Amino acid sequence: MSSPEQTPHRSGFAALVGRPNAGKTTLTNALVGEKVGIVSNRPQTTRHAIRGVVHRPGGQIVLVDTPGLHKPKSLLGKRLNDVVRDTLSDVDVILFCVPADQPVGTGDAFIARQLREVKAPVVVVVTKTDAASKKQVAEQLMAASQLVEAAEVVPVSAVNGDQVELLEDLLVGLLPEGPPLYPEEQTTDEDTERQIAELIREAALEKVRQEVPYSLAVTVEEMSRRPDPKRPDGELVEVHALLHVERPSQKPMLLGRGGSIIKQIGTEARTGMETLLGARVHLELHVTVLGEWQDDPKKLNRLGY
Ligand SMILES: Nc1nc2c(ncn2[C@@H]2O[C@H](COP(=O)(O)OP(=O)(O)OP(=O)(O)O)[C@@H](O)[C@H]2O)c(=O)[nH]1
Ligand SMILES: [Mg+2]
Repeated sequence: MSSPEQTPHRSGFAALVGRPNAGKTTLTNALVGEKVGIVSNRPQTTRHAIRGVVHRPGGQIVLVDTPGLHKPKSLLGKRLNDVVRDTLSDVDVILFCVPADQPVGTGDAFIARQLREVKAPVVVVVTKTDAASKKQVAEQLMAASQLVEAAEVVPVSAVNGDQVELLEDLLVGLLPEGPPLYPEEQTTDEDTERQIAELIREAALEKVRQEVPYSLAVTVEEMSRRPDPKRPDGELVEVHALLHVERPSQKPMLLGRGGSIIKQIGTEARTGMETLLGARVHLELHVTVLGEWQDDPKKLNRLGY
């Protein structure tokens, strides 16, 4: 075994791709050891490329979590796929995530075809192994390795941490030699306002049904900090955010009877924000209709997509 001093330092970019709900963001968070992106059991939770930095003694992996690659049904869907394609062309390694608890399907084959055009080595990651039997995992490893020419095939569970460190070692080995790209203390370059908007969207996603998750976008309209009147050295952050839906009929679904749902969303999101900001948060949420924004280029721009 050589000591870390003798081994050259490695650094570079590793993109996570896979169909919606494959577990990309959960794995990103597990690798970084911190929550950098929001997670839900609704497809298309991630809507932009999110960087998360993994610091290791011998190397630094800059993960780029991407939206689930899918057959687009809206202009938003097309833009999300474009985000993935732009990312793929510019990274050192690709992690192709295939869930262990779902059969390999046309969605995975579609992604595999895109990966054939990419030069970077592909690591096939069979995710969610805790949710599948040993037999299922073994079969999935076989099926997934037939999808692309893989540099490695690794089963992991982001939820119980199984094989996560092994995956890190393996990724570092596939990166080029180079100095760290981010300072030691930095784990993401997401800006605070966007993280806050995402925490609100995360809290809302699991509370609404049917098409509402797809129709929901969140923007932070105002954010200000002042000394906390209740704590001598503390700060109080005031946030005013808008939850945009596409149709008037979706508004009551988000508000709930007597405002009960939006209240729950606010309470949950606020807890996450207080952890993120290390300050007390006063959160004001409003629901507004931004007609059919998913197919309107100007509205998509306004929402940051
Ligand atoms: N049991 C189990 N569930 C997992 C694991 N990883 C992710 N999940 C669940 O799978 C669902 C989707 O996870 P995400 O990480 O949001 O999936 P994603 O691939 O980022 O999804 P998109 O952003 O929509 O493309 C969530 O309900 C997670 O809790 C895992 O290792 N084990
Ligand atoms: Mg995601």
